Amino acid sequence: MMTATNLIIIYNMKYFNMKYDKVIYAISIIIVILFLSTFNTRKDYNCSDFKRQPDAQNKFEKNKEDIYHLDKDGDYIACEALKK
Ligand SMILES: [Ca+2]
Repeated sequence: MMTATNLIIIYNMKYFNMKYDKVIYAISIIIVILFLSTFNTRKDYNCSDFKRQPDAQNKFEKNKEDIYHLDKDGDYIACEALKK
């Protein structure tokens, strides 16, 4: 016959297992996200990623096709709004 203590222990074990399942689930998701993120490591740069215009210009000049859209007006000067 189950005593109240046994019921409390069983309830707590169930609760612990449920919590533990969620932790395992969360950790699994984090591992999958970290794994998938290694396949897409190219950062997308915006003007706000640079403190000074020459830094943005250097990044722009490494790739004249302007894949980061640092020179939206097409005058070959990247992120004019940033301080020199
Ligand atoms: Ca420009």
